[in-house]
Amino acid sequence: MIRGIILDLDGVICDTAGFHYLAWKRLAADYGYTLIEGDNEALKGVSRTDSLKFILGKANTQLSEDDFKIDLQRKNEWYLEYVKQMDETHLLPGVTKFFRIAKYKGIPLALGSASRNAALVLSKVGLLSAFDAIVDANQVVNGKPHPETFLKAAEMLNMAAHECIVFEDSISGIQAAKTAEMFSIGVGNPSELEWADEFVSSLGEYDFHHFE
Ligand code: B16
Ligand code: MG
Repeated sequence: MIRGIILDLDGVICDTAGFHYLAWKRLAADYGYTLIEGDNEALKGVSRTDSLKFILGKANTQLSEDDFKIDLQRKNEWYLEYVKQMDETHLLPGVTKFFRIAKYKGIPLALGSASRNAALVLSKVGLLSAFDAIVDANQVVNGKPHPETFLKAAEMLNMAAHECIVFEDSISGIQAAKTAEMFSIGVGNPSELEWADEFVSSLGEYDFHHFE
C-alpha cells in the first residue's frame, strides 16, 4: 500500500532549473564554452560537483582542486542571487493545489532533492513547513542516481521504500527511484523520462484517486 509521497524540488516544485542554467552558463563562458539548452537537460538532478565535472569535460578544461572549489562557490553565489528574488510566483503550475489536497488527505510528504540550497528555496516559496521530512544533498553521501536520497526520505517518514511514490523531473532522479524500488512519476516531458512508471505534465495534473 502506498502511504507517503517524496517530491523532488527543482523542476517539480519550483522553476529553478533556469537559474542553475544561467549560473552555469556564466561559469562555462570563463572556460570558453557556450552552454546550450541540451546540456541543461543533462544537468537536471545532478549534484553541483558532478555538474562542474560535466561542464569541464565539455569545455575540455582541467582545474586544480582549489580552483575547482572556488568555481563551485562562484557558481553558487550567482545562483543564490536569483534565489534571493524568488517568491510564491516561482512555484510550478498546480503546486499549491497539490499541497492543499495532500494536507487535506493527511498524506505524509518528504522532500528528496539533490540541492544543497533546498531549505532556502523552500523558505522563499513558502513551503518549508509543508514537509514532514526534508532530505537534500547536505544529508546524503551519494547523490542521485544513487537511491540514498529517497531511501533516507522514506526512513524519515517511518515508511518502507515500497510505501512511497516519487515525483521527479530528471533522468537521474527516476533512476534513483527505480533503484530504491519506489513507484516513480515523471514530471514534465515523457520522452525524456521513459523509465518512469507514470507521467504528469505538472503536479497540478496529478489525480489523487490514483494514490488511493
Ligand atoms: P545546488 P533537484 C538539483 O535539484 C538540480 O536539479 C540540479 O540542477 C542541481 O545541480 C542540484 O540540485 C544541486 O543544486 O547547487 O543548489 O546544491 O532537482 O534534485 O531538487
Ligand atoms: Mg529536479
